[in-house]
Amino acid sequence: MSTLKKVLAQKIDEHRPRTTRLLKEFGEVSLGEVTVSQCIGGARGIKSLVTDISYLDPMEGIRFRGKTIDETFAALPKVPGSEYPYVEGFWYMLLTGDVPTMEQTLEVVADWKRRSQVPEYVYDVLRAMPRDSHPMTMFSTAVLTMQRDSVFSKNYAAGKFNKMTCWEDMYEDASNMMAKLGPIGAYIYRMKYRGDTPIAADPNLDFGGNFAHMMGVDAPYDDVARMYFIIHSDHESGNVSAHTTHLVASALSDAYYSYSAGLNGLAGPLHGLANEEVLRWTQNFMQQLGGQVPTEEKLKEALWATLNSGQVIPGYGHAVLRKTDPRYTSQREFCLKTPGLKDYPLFQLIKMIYEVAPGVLTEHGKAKNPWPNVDAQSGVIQWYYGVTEYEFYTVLFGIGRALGCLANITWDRALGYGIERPKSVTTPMLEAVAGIK
Ligand code: HAX
Repeated sequence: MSTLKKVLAQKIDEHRPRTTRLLKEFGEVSLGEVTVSQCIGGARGIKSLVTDISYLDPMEGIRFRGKTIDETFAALPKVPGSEYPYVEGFWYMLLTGDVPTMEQTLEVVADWKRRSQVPEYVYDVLRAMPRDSHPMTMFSTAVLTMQRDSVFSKNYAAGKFNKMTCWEDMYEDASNMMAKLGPIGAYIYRMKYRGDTPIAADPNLDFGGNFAHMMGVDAPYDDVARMYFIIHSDHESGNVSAHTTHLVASALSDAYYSYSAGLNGLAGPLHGLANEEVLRWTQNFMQQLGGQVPTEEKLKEALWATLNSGQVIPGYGHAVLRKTDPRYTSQREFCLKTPGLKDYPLFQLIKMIYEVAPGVLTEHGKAKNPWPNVDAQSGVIQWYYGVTEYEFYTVLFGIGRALGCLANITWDRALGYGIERPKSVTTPMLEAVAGIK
């Protein structure tokens, strides 16, 4: 058994009595009330999920296993020659809560390599799809296609389901899938946008390095990939992609069914697709100005025109956050310290939007959070390194998001979280509670 799996098994054994005690002795303790607006408005803020993998503070932003993004980057073992850590070491940390040593990290690197061969039938399915299918449709389909290889589903069908050990099958499925997602994403990219010229994996590279290699993009795109996958990994379990994955898994669906569903949620414009929308909006605007960075006045006008036409300003606002998203800040800092990117006109415009949009949104008075989220900044970096196909950006998000979703559903199984079934009410019931005659 790998060190990661052994440590995870220990952590699960230690954690289980806490969950059992809470449920048995304190199951009736109330966490708060549910209001009519929460009921109609997307269950916003209702405390009804448990995860120890990440926590989102409205003012501070995300912490992964108690660590901010900067602390996470500082703590984890780095890829030689890079300032950024191994994605594989981050996976170890998300699953166990421990910062792995270099040796433990390299064990995961080797383990993922063993698991990374994408079955030929996945490519056959992708190649049979219309070439103009959205890359998220392709990506989600590729994940679903691999369901036939699910260890959990095979064992379940063979009557080998055991509540105490079924997390191990989820862990196997999660690891098998995770190792293949970079290669699948890069394959879709090369097939769809680079004249059908897939690049074979380089067995000497880590997950992030190999992704950059298979995309055919030179350094420092390997660092961009490592940073990108880590910062997009997890944002508590209530966001659409994580919650969908958790919900589907709660029916004992396997990791493939569950994450494919999560990806379909990520593909929505109010969620992961926003990174595509930000760049489209920004570039259309720049094009109207003949490729020039606008004046602040012109930018204000454009932002108001967007709001007045009933559209949202993509990349701004958040359901939980009430300040600038630290995932935005991390990417901004990458741009500011990277020669070339720092003075890149598109980045200049993104910077200017950051100076102007919060004021416009505040004056508009609707959005509870006028500050940028992760998606406001990510497209410009991709564009700069030649990944100019907006549509593909959500696939990158989806590779990163898998880390959080899959770590979460492994723990869901370990702790035996129940099948989800919130209760619905009818409109007359709400009216009655509200005292409407
Ligand atoms: N531009 C214009 N209006 C906005 C807005 C924005 N960026 N953000 C919120 N609003 C509006 C809402 O549409 C809502 O209007 P109505 O009352 O007319 O419905 C009102 O302000 C209150 O919304 P809220 O409570 O502040 O925000 P929600 O929790 O309802 O929604 C969203 C959060 C992220 C979906 C929202 O801010 C939004 O649509 N932002 C733009 C799209 C975006 O950037 N999405 C990516 C979010 C990050 C993420 O999950 N990435 O995957």
